[in-house]
Amino acid sequence: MKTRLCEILNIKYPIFQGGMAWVATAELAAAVSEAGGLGMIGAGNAPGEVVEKEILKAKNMTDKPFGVNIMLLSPFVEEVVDVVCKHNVPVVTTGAGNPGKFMSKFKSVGTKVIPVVPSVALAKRMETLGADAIVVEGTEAGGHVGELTTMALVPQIVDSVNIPVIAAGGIADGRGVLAAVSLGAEGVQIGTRFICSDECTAHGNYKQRVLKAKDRDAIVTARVTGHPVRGLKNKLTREFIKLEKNGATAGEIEELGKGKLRTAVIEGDIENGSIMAGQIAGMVTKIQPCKEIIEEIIAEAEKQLDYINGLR
Ligand code: TUI
Repeated sequence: MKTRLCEILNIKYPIFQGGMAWVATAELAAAVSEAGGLGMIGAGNAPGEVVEKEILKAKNMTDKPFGVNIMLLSPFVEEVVDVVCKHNVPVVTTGAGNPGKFMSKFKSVGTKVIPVVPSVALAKRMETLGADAIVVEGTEAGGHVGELTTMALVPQIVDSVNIPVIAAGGIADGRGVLAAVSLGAEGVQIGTRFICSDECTAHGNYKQRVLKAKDRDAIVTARVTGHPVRGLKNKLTREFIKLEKNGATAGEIEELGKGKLRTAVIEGDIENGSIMAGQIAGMVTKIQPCKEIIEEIIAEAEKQLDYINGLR
C-alpha cells in the first residue's frame, strides 16, 4: 500500500501513530517507525527539555523518520516548537488549535507540518497556510475531540483540499484502513490500538482497561469547557457527569481534569485517572509488538480488498 504520503515522508506504510500525551513516548514512536509507519512523540503539556530528551532517545532507537505531536494548548508550546526545530524533527502534527503562527518557523528548517483538524473550514485554512498534509480526526477518537464523525468529515475535507488527507478516529484494523481509503484518505492515524503494544510504556493497568473496554465504554465528558474529552468510563467520568448535572462552571470541571491523564498512564490509577481512548477500544483485544500490529493491519486491508473485488 503506497500513497503520496509514503513519498513525501519517506515511510513504507501510510500509517501514523497518534501523538498521545504521556502514552506516546520515544519507545513507542521508534517502534512504529522501525516497523515502517510514522511514529509520533506526544508532547502534551511537557516542557521543552522533556520533549528534547524524548527526541534524542527516539533518534538513538531508529534512523527512520518520526514526528512530534504538539498540543497547542500547552503552556510550553513555544519551547516545544524550538526544540523540534533545533533537532530537525522530520514531521510535526498539531492538535487542539491553529498552528498558523509557527508555520514559517517549521518550514525554514524543513519540518513537514501536518495539523489535526476537526472541520472543513480549518482544513482549508491550513492548506492555504502551507500545511503539507492534514490529519482529519473524527469524534470517534480518544482525547480532545470535535463534533463530526470520521465517516462524514473525511470525504467533505477530501473534496475541499488538494493536500493528502490522513483519516483518524475509529480506525484500528485493516477494514478501517480500507474504509478510510474509500473515503479518499491517503493514510490513517491510529492511537488506541497502539496503546496496547508491547513497546508502549503506559502502565499495565491502562492497557488492561483498554483491552476490557466494550463498545459503549468510551464516553465524552467536559463538553461545557469547550474542550470535550473522550475516555473510558470510570470513577472520574462519573464525577464529571455529576458535576455537569449539578451545573458546575467550566472552571470547576477543568479543575477536576487537571493532571488526571498522568494519574492513569503513569501511576496506573485507572479509577481516579483519565483513561483517554477512542470508540474502537472495544475491538482491541490483545497486546502485540508494533511490527505485528502494522503488518496485521496491512494484511487485513489486502484481504478486505480481495473480498470487495469478489463482490463485483
Ligand atoms: O488534540 C487532540 N487530542 C488531544 S489533545 C489532548 S490534551 C488535552 N487535555 C484536555 C483538554 C484539552 C486537551 C488530548 N487529546 N486531537 C486533535 C484535535 N485537534 N482534535 C480536535 C482538534 C482541534 C480543535 C480545534 C484542532 C483545531 C481546533 O481549532 C480551533 C481554532 O483555534 O480554530
